[in-house]
Amino acid sequence: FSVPRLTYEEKLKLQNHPISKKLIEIALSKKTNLIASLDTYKSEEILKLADQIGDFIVAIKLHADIITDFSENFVYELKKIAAIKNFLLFEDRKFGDIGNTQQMQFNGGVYKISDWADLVTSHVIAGEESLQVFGEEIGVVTIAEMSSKGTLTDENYKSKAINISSKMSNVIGCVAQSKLPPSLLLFTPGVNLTESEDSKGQQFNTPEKVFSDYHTDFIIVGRGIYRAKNPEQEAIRYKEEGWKAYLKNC
Ligand code: 5FU
Repeated sequence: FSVPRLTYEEKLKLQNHPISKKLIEIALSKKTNLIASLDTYKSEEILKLADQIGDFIVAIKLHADIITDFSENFVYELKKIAAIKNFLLFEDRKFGDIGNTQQMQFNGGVYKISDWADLVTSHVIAGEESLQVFGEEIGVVTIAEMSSKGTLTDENYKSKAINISSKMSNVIGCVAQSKLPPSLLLFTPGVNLTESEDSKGQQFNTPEKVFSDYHTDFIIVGRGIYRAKNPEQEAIRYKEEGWKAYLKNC
């Protein structure tokens, strides 16, 4: 997409969904485009990290099914921190089934994702009707393109996923590793300032690269923050690098 890079203020005007508006408003007020992916096993550790880094992020991304002691109390405590520190909760469930099953996975089970998540990820593999089941309140982020080596999300898949995403009123953006049409927000994982890959197929880029080459809106950082000796200090570093890269490239 040969579109000019828009500022967050310009992007805000294009948003119709309350969650995409909220994300951009938080970005502007806290001067951050950082989403921290807290992929750790213990709920206590997630709460501690959320408290330490909450001032520097727009959202915390979780994989609820990684957490060994997931509970209603954990959700209650995390929501409290999110309200105080003004960030959103993003469940990276990557739904990938028929609508009826996705609806049950979204509302039921142990995690009751619809009770607490502001955003969820979903594949588009099952077609557009499978996305309708999430309703209009949650912000759906589709997986248009993955960051890992050898992913099957080629140009053809990606363009079909983007087309569907553009049509759906509950889809606020996509996970991808390339430019999107300006009406969709771009979320880019695989961001790390010191590593270029892991040993399991992940490929990393710097914040500068994803802002200059992909015009991303939000960087998603996992191990770069939660594995650091000092996660707070690293969250500040990623926040500053992300904001600097945004200002330089808009
Ligand atoms: F859709 C995707 C993708 O294409 N790549 C990803 O890495 C999602 N992710 C997630 O972002 C992944 O499941 C992790 O939760 C996070 C990246 O973590 P990392 O530790 O920074 O590699």
